[in-house]
Amino acid sequence: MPHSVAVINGPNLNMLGLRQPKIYGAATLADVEALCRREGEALGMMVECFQSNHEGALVERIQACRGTARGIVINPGAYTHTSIAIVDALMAAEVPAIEVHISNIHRRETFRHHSYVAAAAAGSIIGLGIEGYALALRALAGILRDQGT
Ligand code: CA2
Repeated sequence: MPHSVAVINGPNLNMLGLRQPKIYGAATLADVEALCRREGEALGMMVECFQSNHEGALVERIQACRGTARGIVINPGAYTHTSIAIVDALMAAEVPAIEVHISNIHRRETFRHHSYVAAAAAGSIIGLGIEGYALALRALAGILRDQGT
């Protein structure tokens, strides 16, 4: 299998498990990344994890997926609700992307209800906790299988 799948986490997700456990649960980012690697292994996909608090760094990581990654699982954090740059990068990457949110953004403040990123995603998994990353990887595996890639 020549190419891996990128799991990309945006701002403040490095704080998982350290604060706000009622909203985001007790798992840390390291736990999330371990879960993704485990799920990837079960699906026969190599997973490469990346987290940044910087929009430009996220854009560059997404750009780097073009021609090198089979797909992307992304939780853009608060950039979900603001970043057209991330949308443009995902579209330019030309690989399937699945958007993940740990919390149910539709049950929270109204400013979290709209996702720009959804327009660039094959699908979105919202509000199912960190298990959403595993579900996203499974969905991606299905898309790649259907594409024959
Ligand atoms: O539910 C999600 O996964 C979010 O993408 C998480 C973002 C939030 O801005 C989105 O609206 C929904 C925030 C991640 C911040 O995570 C923290 C974890 C612990 C302590 C503080 C922040």
